Amino acid sequence: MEEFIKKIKREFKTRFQSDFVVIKAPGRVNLIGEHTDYNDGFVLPAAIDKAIWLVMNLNDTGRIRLFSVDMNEEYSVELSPNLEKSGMGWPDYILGVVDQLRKHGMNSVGFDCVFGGNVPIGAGLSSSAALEGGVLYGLAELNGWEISLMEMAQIAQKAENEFVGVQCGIMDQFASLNGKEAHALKLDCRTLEFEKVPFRDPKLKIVLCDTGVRRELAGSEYNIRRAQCERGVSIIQKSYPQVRKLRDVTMDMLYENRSEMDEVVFRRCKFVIEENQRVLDSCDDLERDDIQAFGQRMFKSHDGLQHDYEVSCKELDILVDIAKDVDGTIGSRMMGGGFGGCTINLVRTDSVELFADIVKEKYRQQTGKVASVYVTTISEGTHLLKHDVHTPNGL
Ligand code: GAF
Repeated sequence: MEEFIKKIKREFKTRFQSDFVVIKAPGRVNLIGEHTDYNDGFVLPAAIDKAIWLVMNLNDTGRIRLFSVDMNEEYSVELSPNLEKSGMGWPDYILGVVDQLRKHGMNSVGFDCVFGGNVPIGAGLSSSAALEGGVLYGLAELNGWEISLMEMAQIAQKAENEFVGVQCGIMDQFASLNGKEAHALKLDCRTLEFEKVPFRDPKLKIVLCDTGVRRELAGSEYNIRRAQCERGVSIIQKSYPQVRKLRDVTMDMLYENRSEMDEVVFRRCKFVIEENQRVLDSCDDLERDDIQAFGQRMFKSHDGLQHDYEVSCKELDILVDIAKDVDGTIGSRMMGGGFGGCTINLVRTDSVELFADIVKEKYRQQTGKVASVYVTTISEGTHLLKHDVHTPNGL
């Protein structure tokens, strides 16, 4: 990536002729715990070695000037009190962050940002969360603001909720910002407390299989799932007023209220309660070094996402089915919001090559499409790479 980072820096110098900071903001995987974050539950994500690099500086033009190297698109807008959506997609993640920072009392002057990277867009690896977190980190650095990584994650999540309009939970922004090399992060999405869970076994690899499917529908279906969970909670609250989110609901409570809710809401709630428990059980598996049990829970997670939560798609199911039959696969499931993007697979290191060959070949035969396979490692969260500008805090 060294050459690519140089290219981004050159692009910045050519466009803006100033010094800069460079921020590295990674994508993320989620080992287990899907659609639990906005239900106040647990998740087990990790930052990965695919990232976005952002080259940034403040300017005195009163404008936000942006350039995406990967899209070869630029966007420039005056820093007016009411920022509006760009109509172009990607700039909204950045404008949303600026808008949200203001609401938190942090007003930046104009700034320039050139960015690019190797997190596949729309593949469920959180390229948008990386972009949000990276811009926030860069602006905090350049303006001398002291914001903790967790506060940054909360601000970035709100940017996405309020400006972009996706009611996402906090997992992606949290994982991209807080990631720790060789560790998964067990996050309690209610208290925002987290534990580092060691995840480094040389005999095991995390392999991502990308369906190549990208569905716009993901945003609206996502918000529908969230509303269905809330519907379930509001029904259960009638008999259990102490319940705030699905996190507080037991299977007994759910079955007791089954006749009060429609079948779809019931299945959505059932999945979330089971998935939340799977995260806790999976962490116990890891502590006991029982990776086989962990893998079985991944398969079960997929099964629930496919049949009860209904956020999978034909291509994701095919990839999981293919993976299941490869000797050396420990576990496999769809990852992230769903409806396309990647599966996450735990594969024995000595089987990875064979795994990749079989997946690509069988996927092509069964779908006529090409799957990309990425072997990934767990890496540090968002951080500063180079600092050669003078900032108000004198760093
Ligand atoms: C998307 C969201 F952004 C996350 O907050 C999370 O809900 C995930 O889908 C599903 O687990 O990535």
